[in-house]
Amino acid sequence: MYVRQREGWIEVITGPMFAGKTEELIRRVKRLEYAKQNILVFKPSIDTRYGNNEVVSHNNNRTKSINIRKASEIMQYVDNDTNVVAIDEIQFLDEESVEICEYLADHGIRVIVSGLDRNFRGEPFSFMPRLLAIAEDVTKLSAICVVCHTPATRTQRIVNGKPASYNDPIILVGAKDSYEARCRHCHQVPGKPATYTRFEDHE
Ligand code: TTP
Ligand code: MG
Repeated sequence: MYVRQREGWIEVITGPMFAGKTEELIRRVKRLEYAKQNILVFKPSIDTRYGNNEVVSHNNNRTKSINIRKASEIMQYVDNDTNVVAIDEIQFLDEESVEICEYLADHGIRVIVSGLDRNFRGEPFSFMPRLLAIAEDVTKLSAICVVCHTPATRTQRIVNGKPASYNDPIILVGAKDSYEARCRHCHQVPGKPATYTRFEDHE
């Protein structure tokens, strides 16, 4: 692959649902389009919320995209003219995404990705911690807690009107029908094991 000197890095846009991650990704892509950059936008085919071949934000901004099932498919589209690779909802791809982002950035491509930092349990979402660690730039967006209206950093899953339990599967595609943005204090995960008990009172 052709190597451009001193270009190429990784930008990650992260945070909970309803934070405007997709909107921010589209904003960055549109600015680069005005500058006549060669941009490829990808999204995992798992999320069919807004149809195929488009990334769409809550405020209905949109940009053309290529659906992929595996991160390695990206390499079929990248060529010497590619300046920018953008990926929305990267948390749904496989872990090889991390190596691919690193490889592209090493070879002079500006990589812009957005993805959830946590799952509904409040735990790190699959390989996102690795991606956040290797990125040159991280934008951590917050939403607004639907309960107390402070900044929300977590995603609450709601099933049949109640907080989803810890053992629910990680993947459940949805939007307002099954999810809310909540802060640390209002986020509820019934059945979540305590992770740290050292300073708790024991009878
Ligand atoms: P996002 O694009 O993160 O959600 P969003 O569009 O509301 O946020 P933004 O405005 O910031 O772009 O999409 C998250 C997807 O992930 C959605 O389909 C629900 C799914 N999801 C899971 O499958 N498991 C989980 O644990 C969580 C929290 C979300
Ligand atoms: Mg989104």
